[in-house]
This record gives sequence, C-alpha cells and structure tokens, in this order.
Amino acid sequence: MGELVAEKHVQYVLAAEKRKDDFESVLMEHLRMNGAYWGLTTLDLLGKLDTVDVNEVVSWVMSCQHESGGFSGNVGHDPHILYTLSAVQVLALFNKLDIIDVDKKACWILCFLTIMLDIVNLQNEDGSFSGDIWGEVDTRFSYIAINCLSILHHLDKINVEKAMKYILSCKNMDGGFGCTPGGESHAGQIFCCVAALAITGSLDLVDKDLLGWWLCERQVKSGGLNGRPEKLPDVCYSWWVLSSLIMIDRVHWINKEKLIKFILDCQDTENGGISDRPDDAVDIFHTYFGVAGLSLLEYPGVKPIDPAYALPVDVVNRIIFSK
Ligand code: GRG
Ligand code: ZN
Repeated sequence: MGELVAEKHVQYVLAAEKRKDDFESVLMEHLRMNGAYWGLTTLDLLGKLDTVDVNEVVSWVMSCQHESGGFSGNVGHDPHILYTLSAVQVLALFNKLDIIDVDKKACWILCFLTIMLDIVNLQNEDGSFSGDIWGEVDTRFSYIAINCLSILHHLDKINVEKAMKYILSCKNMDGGFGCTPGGESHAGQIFCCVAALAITGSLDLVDKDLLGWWLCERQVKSGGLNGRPEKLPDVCYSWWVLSSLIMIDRVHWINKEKLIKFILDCQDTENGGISDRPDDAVDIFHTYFGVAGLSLLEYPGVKPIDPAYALPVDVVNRIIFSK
C-alpha cells in the first residue's frame, strides 16, 4: 500500500490558495469561503497551518460579511448560511473567536451577535432552517445552524426541540435521512442529521443498528464508500459515511484497512492533491475529505478531527469544551 504524501498535499493546498485564473479557480470563485475552510483545515490536520498569513485570511473573511450578519462565498456575492459556517470555522481554526484585541472588542462582539441573529432568523415555524432570504429548506442548513450556534455559544437562542423534531421528520424507513421529509436517504444528509443530533445530545433518538447497517453497506469491493445504493465510490464519502458511523459507534462494521488503501490510491503522488476516485483529477474538496477521512481512521501523522463539528479536536476542545 502507498503512503500519504502529506508534504505534496500541503504544497497543493498552498498553491490552490494563490491560483485565481485557471479553470478550477473560476469555477470555485463563488464558493471561495468553502474552499478556504477545506484548504486551511487540511493544512491544520497536517500540522502546517502556521505557513499561512493569519491577518490576511481573517481580513478577507471579514470582508465577506454582510449587514445581515451572514457571509458570502467571496467579496461581492450574496450571503448564504453555507458560507457563514465556513467563515466561522476558519475564524475558529485561527482562534479568532475569542476577543483578544481590546480596542476591537466592541466590533468583534457586534460581529458575532449579528452572525447569531442572522442564523436565528433563518429558523422556520416547523423547526427547519432556510439557507438564506430566498427560503430553500434542507437538513444541511439545520446542521450548519446548529454547528455555528454551538461554536458561538448561542444554541439556546433557537428552538432546539423543534429543530430536532424537524430532523426526525426527515428520517426514512431504512434508518437514513433525506434533505426534506420523504427525501431519499443520502450519506451527505445523514451526516448533517446525525451531527446535528450529536451536537445537541440527542443521538438516543437514532436507531443505531438500522442506520449503522445502511451506512456500512456503503463500502464497495475496492474498499471505497458510496453515498447511496448502486452508486460509485467517492473519497468524500470517507467523511460523510465514516463520521456518521463514528458518531453512532458502529465504525467497526466497515473494513478500515481497505478504506485507507482506497483513499491513498486517489492521491496524485507527484503533484499532490486527492481525487474522488483513482486516476481522476484532484481538487481541494476531495483533498480535504480524503485527509479528514484518514484522520478519522487514525492515520499516523494526521491530527484527529471531531466527527460532528468537522474541525480538529484541539480546536473543538478549545472552543466548546473549555467554556
Ligand atoms: C462542515 C463538513 C461540513 C459540511 C457542511 C454543506 C454541508 C454542511 C453538507 C453537505 C452534505 C452533502 C449533501 C454531501 C454530499 C456531497 C455530494 C458528493 C453530492 C453528490 O451527490 P450526487 O447524488 O452523487 O450527485 P452520488 O455520489 O450520489 O452519485
Ligand atoms: Zn465526492
């Protein structure tokens, strides 16, 4: 079995941050905030976050905040909860959620209060969450709201009971969850629902054996995981499926060695980066979820990541559990 070419992946991520005009960067322009979270978390998991200019990143993140409190994917774009979580996660990585600078104290408090208010306003009467003012509802947005508010220590500002009730209304007979009630079970949505339940301490509401069975059935012959039956395996499901299995304590139901091999086989060992499947083109999204998957698999040299918050364990301990 090959090895993780960690240093090559660090170089790949650092180069991706700088590229602005190639094909992939143009496609990524509107979701650069997500890209920043994927790239910077990869660097942190590989112990290389200190190679980045903190002030430059933090001031760019703040330049994407809107009056509503929410963040956009890049300067000049519309805000959406998808980017607000990435922005909060990047600030968390750099330990910028604590007010250290006394002069800017009032400004930071205001910034975090507006983020909190923006998210609270996105909760609907039935407990679900919309992603922005246009109103689309999805269990992804429930997870994002709950993760963000937990990081900001403001979970008490929403109706958590209704939020959990809505998530449970998206549970299917097969044990999985969809994006809205009646929606097909999909590993990505399952991660969102299980992580939201984990953060609010509600995992006892899940049938762990039934869901665990559905999730471990996602492992195919090559060792990789797919997102639903009859689909191709993809490195990013090493995150969506594995984190869910860990949260419900059923990770021993899959073959970890075979999954490690599948992820390592998706590396570009020459230029760095990880792809969705062996021999495909690499990208920053799959590089992050490949490394994060290896972190969940306790691969040597990769820092541990928290399966619910999707942040390194030391960051979560500092923010959530030290207060
Ligand atoms: C902080 C980790 C983190 C997440 C934030 C945005 C979000 C919350 C979660 C997304 C969950 C999700 C729906 C993931 C799935 C992504 C994916 C690979 C979609 C592709 O779906 P299909 O149906 O592909 O096109 P398949 O694999 O089914 O063929
Ligand atoms: Zn993928």
